[in-house]
Amino acid sequence: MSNYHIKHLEEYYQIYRKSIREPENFWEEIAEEHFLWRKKWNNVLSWDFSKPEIKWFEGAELNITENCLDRHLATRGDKTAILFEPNNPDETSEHISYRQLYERVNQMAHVLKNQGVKKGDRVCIYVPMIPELAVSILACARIGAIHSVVFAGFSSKALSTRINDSDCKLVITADGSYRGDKTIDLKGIVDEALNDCDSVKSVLVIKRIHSEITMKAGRDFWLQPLLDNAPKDGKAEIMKAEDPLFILYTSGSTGKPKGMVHTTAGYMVYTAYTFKNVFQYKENDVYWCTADIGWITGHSYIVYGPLCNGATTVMFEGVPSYPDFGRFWDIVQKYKITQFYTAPTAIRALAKQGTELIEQYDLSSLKVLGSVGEPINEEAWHWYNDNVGKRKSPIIDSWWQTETGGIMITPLPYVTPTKPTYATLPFIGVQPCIMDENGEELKGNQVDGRLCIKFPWPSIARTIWGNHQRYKDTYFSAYKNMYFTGDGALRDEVGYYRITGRVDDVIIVSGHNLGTAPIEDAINEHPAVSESAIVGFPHDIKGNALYGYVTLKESGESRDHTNLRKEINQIITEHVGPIAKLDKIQFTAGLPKTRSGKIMRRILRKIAEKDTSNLGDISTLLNPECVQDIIDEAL
Ligand code: 6R9
Repeated sequence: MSNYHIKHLEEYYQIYRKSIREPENFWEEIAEEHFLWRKKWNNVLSWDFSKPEIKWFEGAELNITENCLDRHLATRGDKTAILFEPNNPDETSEHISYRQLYERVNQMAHVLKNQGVKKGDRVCIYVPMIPELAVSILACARIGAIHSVVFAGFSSKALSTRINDSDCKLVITADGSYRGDKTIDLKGIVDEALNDCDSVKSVLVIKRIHSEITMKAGRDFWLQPLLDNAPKDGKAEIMKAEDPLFILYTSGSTGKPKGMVHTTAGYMVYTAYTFKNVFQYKENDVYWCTADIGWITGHSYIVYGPLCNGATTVMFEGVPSYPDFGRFWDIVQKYKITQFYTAPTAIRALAKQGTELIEQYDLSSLKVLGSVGEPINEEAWHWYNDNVGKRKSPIIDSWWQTETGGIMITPLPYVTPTKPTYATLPFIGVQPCIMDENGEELKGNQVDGRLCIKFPWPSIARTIWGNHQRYKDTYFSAYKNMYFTGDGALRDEVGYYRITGRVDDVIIVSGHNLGTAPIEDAINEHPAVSESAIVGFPHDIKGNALYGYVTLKESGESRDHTNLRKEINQIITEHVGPIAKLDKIQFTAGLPKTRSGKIMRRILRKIAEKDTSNLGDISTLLNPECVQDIIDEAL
């Protein structure tokens, strides 16, 4: 029996029940039938959330790239694996077949080996959305090196922090990148970052924008000549099921980013199986996910999930607004895209343009629309449904996280009836529950609380790089024997889940998770600043924008506020990146604090949202008198 492709709701419930009743048998069957193993497992699952320790398919041996590449060569060698659409629509697109991708990955793997990269070494990939990004990822996986992709829009400080946290030996980057009508000096950013990184022995540089850059002798090498000399064939390193595949950093509620570690076999099985079902992927479909590979969405649903299924996956280098706001629709029409997976922030930005542009394009190839990254508001949902899907393509509002590796709560298209703003039902094998603040599970329907997961799924992150205690504290300590997601959720009268947003100090701006702490740390470095607190407030396009409350030192009080605001945003750009710039900065004499000295962001959030009617009991604050001043001077 093959449970690999679910076709109707009854079948979903049937398979779901089986996956919960007999999780090991269920996943074993999926793993057995649909993947290439060098050696089978001795044990499907062992787990203990109190340690926490989770192992899937222990004893198995494999290489994920043999599943993404080698096994397709006989049947799909000439099929397009990656369809690259450049930033500039006048530049020719690239159709990379499975065979060509296989060859390019092998060449890159040889280059990495020649640079001394070995199994288990960490390689930092700071590359824009060009084919070499996917090739680099797969080449690392091929030789058993652990890739750590850093989004090529992050600042040099954010980059060096990530390189140092996992002691990367080598960095792959490009001379620069295109972004609409702008270029970004990536190599310059890398050079600056590497002033602080002793672990990096070499830098491989891809030529993309042909800009003038400096190459440090003995450290920096142009990649292309090295590739040209490398063989197109090569053996994949045999990996153990639980060997780390990659590290990907995500923001937390303290300043330091968390290097989430994903391992090989479970991640492969889960991303491939979810891809097949959540997008109802069929041979000859052309699938497009607009995310950047620098985020988990790109790792799982541009690279690994699609390639494991032998799919054609589109990589788009540019932005939705270049050369105009019709670009996405132009691409859909040009490649006859069948599945389109994007983020609410992009939908809102496109909706703002009206429907004039979109009506000029033929979108009739679309069968499935996806949304990910943050809660999708009702208005955006309807715009997407009416204008992009023409009410014919179901919207897959998929909830998941960097930590979960793959999609966790989602409708299955043409299977689950959708409901605006609801991620609906758990994916096969996923056991969500809703907890109250006292640690009690809220059973039954029509309940509202905090979202946890009771049982391991194959692609759960196994640890935080170098800090297992933090992994335990962050995800497994709030509720006994549960994985805590950090999100609030409700379950409606039919058992559908709706994600209501973060309950911790993470704010999602344009789909990017931003921890308040690193931004506050950056602001506090300004010599005139004494203290600061960041909250989110609703924004039409970005979902949330950032509002900063800043108290000044005496020396800062006489300073010009307009200049100070500029300087503060400049520091944030340098330390975190331009995505974390503040939309509003209010200078205030004090910040409301609890008696234990914690800033009460809850109150500041209400003020930023202009909802001051019910601030709750503020009498227990250390300094309740500052609240009225902040309200009076709110922006
Ligand atoms: C895949 C990804 C994870 C956080 C997550 C939640 C929010 C993601 C969502 C959603 C509501 C959805 N989130 N998808 N909220 N509905 N469909 O985005 O991973 O970058 O780690 O963000 O994003 O708050 O906890 P990541």
